[in-house]
Amino acid sequence: MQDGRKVVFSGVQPSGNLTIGNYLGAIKNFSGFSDEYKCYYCVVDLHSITVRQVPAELRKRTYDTLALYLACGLDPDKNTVFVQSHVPAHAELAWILDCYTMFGELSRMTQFKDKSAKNAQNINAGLFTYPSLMAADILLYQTEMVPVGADQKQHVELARDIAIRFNTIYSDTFVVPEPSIIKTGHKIMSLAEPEKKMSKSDSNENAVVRILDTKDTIIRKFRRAVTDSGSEIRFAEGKDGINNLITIYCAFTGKTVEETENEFSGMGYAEFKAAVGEVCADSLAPVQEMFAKYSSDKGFLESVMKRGAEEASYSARKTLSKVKRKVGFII
Ligand code: ATP
Ligand code: LTN
Repeated sequence: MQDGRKVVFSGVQPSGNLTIGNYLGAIKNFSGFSDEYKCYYCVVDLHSITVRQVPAELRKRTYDTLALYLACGLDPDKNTVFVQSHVPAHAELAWILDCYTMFGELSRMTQFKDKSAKNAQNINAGLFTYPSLMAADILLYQTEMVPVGADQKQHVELARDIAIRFNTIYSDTFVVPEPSIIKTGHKIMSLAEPEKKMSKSDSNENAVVRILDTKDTIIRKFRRAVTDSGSEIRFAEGKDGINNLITIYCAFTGKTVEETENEFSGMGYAEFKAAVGEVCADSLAPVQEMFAKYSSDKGFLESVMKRGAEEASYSARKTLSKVKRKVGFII
């Protein structure tokens, strides 16, 4: 609890240009919490260097990710919006939590297995301990709820296990967090390989639709989306490509699968793909417009991140002092 309100925390890595997966599974849902909860939204730059980044690009994407948060409706007067590396308590608590996280637990994380396979030449220790830094992010603020896409459920569950373990050894220290996963859009799949999650760092540009893609690009990418040899617009087992397009359509329009199937009954894949492209581009247009406004005002973004870091540091330091005292450090 903070100011009598429960706490929400989430983060996005500035590791690429954000996709509609990041938007529908995470960011779009962030602003809905701020009336009821004390909310922290972080650009997790420390996490992003687990994969090699070009420094100038990382810096630019950190500003852009913050601008996108604002463009998606996060009001900095109602939410604490900040950059992870500006609050050193994240890295400090992560080290401590590393000592309460088991090798076996980290070895079972599917993101670690996927990213190790993709970056075989750079399987660094940070990639392995990524989840304990994520646990530090969450536990520092006594977070109750963590809005994320389905792929992050396993990491939030590990954060719960770490919190419970620490609380059991030293008495209650951390609130035990819960993931909050949206029903429609929690796992948007790649347009090129629909059995794989859409990922912003995918090297195949046709696999991903980015929040900032132009309307023409969006329409073209959906037109090329991989589907099966069928023709009916129907959600069915094993039809990953068309199921993904139906999910995207439903997530943008708020319609149910049944309503969508009825709306497109008798029509073919080409017509449906065009409709998904239109709805997606039109829904993103206002976000793009706001992004243009925020991203061109670096001074404003810097003032938001500075104020966010000050607010976040205040709460983070309280938890960190408590933790240090409990483990036996002199503070
Ligand atoms: P990377 O490709 O660098 O691993 P990513 O696209 O997986 O990045 P993250 O920064 O790891 O993105 O994720 C930010 C948020 O977006 C998380 O809450 C994550 O669960 C969510 N998210 C990422 N991809 C998808 C997706 N395809 N569908 C739904 N949610 C997603
Ligand atoms: N691991 C997350 C990003 C992330 C995060 C967090 C999400 C880092 N710290 C804390 C929620 C809460 C990802 O999306 N890959």
